Amino acid sequence: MNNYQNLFTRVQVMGHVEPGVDIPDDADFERKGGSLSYWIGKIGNAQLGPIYLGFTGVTSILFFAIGFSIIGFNMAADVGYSPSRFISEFFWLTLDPPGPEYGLEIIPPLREGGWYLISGFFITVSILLWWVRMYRRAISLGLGLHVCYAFAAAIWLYLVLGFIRPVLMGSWHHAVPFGIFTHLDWTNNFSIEWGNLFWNPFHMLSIVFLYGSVLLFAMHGATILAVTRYGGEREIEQITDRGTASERAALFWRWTMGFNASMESIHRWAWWFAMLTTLTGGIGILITGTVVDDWTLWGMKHGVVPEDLTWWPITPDSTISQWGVEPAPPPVVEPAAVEAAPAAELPATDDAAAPTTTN
Ligand code: 07D
Ligand code: 07D
Repeated sequence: MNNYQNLFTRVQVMGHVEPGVDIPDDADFERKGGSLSYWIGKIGNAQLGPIYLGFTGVTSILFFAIGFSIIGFNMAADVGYSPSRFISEFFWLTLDPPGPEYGLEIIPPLREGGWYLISGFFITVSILLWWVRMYRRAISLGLGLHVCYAFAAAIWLYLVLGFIRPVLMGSWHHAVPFGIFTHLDWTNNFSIEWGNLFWNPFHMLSIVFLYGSVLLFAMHGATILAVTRYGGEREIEQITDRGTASERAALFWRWTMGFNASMESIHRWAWWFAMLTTLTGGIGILITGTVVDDWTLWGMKHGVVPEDLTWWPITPDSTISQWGVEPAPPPVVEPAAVEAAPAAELPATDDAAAPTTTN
């Protein structure tokens, strides 16, 4: 039976709700709900639930709800509890960390950072509990811990940003504010305050892996979709047979770029790239302000950023087009400067009298 099926033409099996495999150490009542939806089936599996309820999952959701509500109530208070202002100003609303004067105080005045710390505590505990939930579900289903490790890599960056680095810097006020636009502002200010994050090699690495993840995701997603006509997304029997989806997918890349990942290794590529985005990112943020105070000066010291700013236009001269116009004339050397230099110290070129430039 050769049907053309892909993500959008999938046959939806509408049987009874399937609870999933039995797990000896889990009581049945911990799995709740379960229904079928045609429209959900359009973007994934048509069955919603049953969802596993367990201590860590329920507590995590509870903690998140508390932390999130604290943010919401503080924002609401800032707009005088006006629903219309809350909505229209939502992107600018914020719950900020304590000011520098409070250092690492555990509970500063509530409206001056106290609520921030309380809510940060609840949200952080919630994230950690969710990690434990993933860990325990993976173990009970007999899976590897790859998802947990990937999530842990993201949590690493999150903890560096909001906890580890502020503690090392001796003040909560280095933490990220809870607000849509204010956290962007923080990100921008961080870069400015510490001398331009672009010169932080770990920021560079993080970008490499972020862009690399995008590329790998696009390549892999596109490849599998391209072979769904041969059943490539169905994984089992097509993997090893000659001339089938997998082989064509692999040949496509071998013929295009000489190398093909294997069905297994492509997922390792994706996993490592995603993990390394936040692992390297976290290192970059951790050492900013603690080990390195100014990335531009650091770059100068280590030959990344030229010390002589006339080497290249860090701020481009808007009067000169970047695209192939004649090069800028050599800087004019004041006659006084040439006369002042003893002849013996001039460079030994054919025309020793020619003014030297740094270009
Ligand atoms: C698509 C999975 C779903 C997740 C979503 C995010 C919240 C926050 C909180 C109102 C891809 C849910 C959002 C729960 C609500 C309040 C107080 C993931 C997907 C849809 N950022 N950031 C966003 C967070 C940092 C930066 C958007 C979180 C760093 C830039 C969203 C964290 C720096 C831009 C958001 C965090 C930074 C964003 C969309 C934590 C450096 C954008 C996120 C916990 C890394 C983009 C207006 C998204 C934007 C954006 C959330 C940390 C920079 C609000 C939860 C401090 C430059 N960030 N961010 O889709 O549109 O992620 O901002 O660390 O341009 Mg951010
Ligand atoms: C934030 C991991 C934590 C998230 C967790 C999720 C919830 C929500 C959800 C209910 C994202 C918890 C979830 C609580 C529950 C629901 C739905 C991952 C996070 C645990 N940068 N930059 C990066 C680029 C500049 C700056 C990384 C590009 C400027 C700062 C990435 C450019 C300045 C920081 C990156 C650029 C600047 C970063 C983030 C270009 C600003 C960081 C990786 C083209 C003017 C972060 C080392 C990531 C970092 C970071 C990309 C420019 C500042 C690679 C492409 C120069 C302060 N930047 N950046 O995956 O790690 O984040 O830096 O200009 O902190 Mg940058």
